[in-house]
Amino acid sequence: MTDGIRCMLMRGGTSKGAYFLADDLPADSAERDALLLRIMGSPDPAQIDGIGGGHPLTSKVAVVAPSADRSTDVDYLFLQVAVDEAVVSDRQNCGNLLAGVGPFAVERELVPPPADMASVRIRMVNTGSVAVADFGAPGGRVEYAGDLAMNGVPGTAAPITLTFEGTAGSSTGALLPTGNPQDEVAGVTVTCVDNGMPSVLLRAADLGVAGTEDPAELEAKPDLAERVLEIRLAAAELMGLPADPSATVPKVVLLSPARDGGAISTRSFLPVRCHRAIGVLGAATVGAGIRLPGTIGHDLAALPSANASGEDAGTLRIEHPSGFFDVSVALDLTGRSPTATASAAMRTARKLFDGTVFPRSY
Ligand code: NQM
Repeated sequence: MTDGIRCMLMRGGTSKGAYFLADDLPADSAERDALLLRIMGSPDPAQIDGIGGGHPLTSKVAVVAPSADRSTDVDYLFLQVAVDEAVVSDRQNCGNLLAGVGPFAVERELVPPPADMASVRIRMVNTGSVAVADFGAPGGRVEYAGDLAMNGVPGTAAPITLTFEGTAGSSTGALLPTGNPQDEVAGVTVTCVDNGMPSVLLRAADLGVAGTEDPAELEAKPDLAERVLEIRLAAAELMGLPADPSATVPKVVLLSPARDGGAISTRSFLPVRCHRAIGVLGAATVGAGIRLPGTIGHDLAALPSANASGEDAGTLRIEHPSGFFDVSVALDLTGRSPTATASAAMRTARKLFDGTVFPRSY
């Protein structure tokens, strides 16, 4: 491995990560994770000796392979490489890095060259959910330049439409993992919900903050960090997830009324650093959560009436620290337990660098 490993650096949505072909990494997961820590430069807050960016949103890895499942084109395994701990986690999906997976599959010829529009079916190995990425690739070459502006990313780029199937209960088995629209956790009322990203929704006001602060301001409050951890660990148990302080899920999401014409305002934790925007599946999960009657978010949200319940998949605008994220979520409320049938969002991605990465040797 000292000769270097083929790697593409891409921005996927509002995140950035290293994309690898599975065949270019060790098959053994412990060996692979040890190598990824050396490649990204962890553990070190600055990741100075690696290619990670010193923040959870820029310390991400996508491992892509031809799909082992005949109904999908490629398999995408997401790995979160912790910045200041020697931990690599496969316990969550990442919809932002997902935005780069279709383009990467075309670049690495894992799918036949598209004539004009590419449509890549992606199995998200972390949870078994499926995403379809549609994007322009005229003459078989991925089109990165385009007109779509995305809050949290300067400039514009070509749109990538992501459509999700089977995200409800991705890691927990049910859209409402506890079976309840509200639970009492560590002395506060929350909604536990999982439409691709297991999340704990609660009122920002219940933790003594407005919910519109800058991420840095929220991160600077030690009491808040302690409460977020307590809530995360207690909710994890209720949701059937390991109550592990180093686990990246469930995410804790503080909700407050929308300020800029959206449905709801959010501040989500990654789980310790506060997100500069919101994740894709994070937004799909908040969108599902606020539309379900009886949840914490339902009462706080400004929902267009067609969106308040039922199956309408209209767009919901989720406000976040750098602007807003539009997501559509289709729910089925007719069965004994509610479920989400499909979710969709638009993202952009960009190839930043393609070459060989040299991991540190120790
Ligand atoms: O929710 C960060 C991100 C994410 C996750 C995180 C994501 C998603 O913004 O789909 O994309 O929540 O850890 O990259």
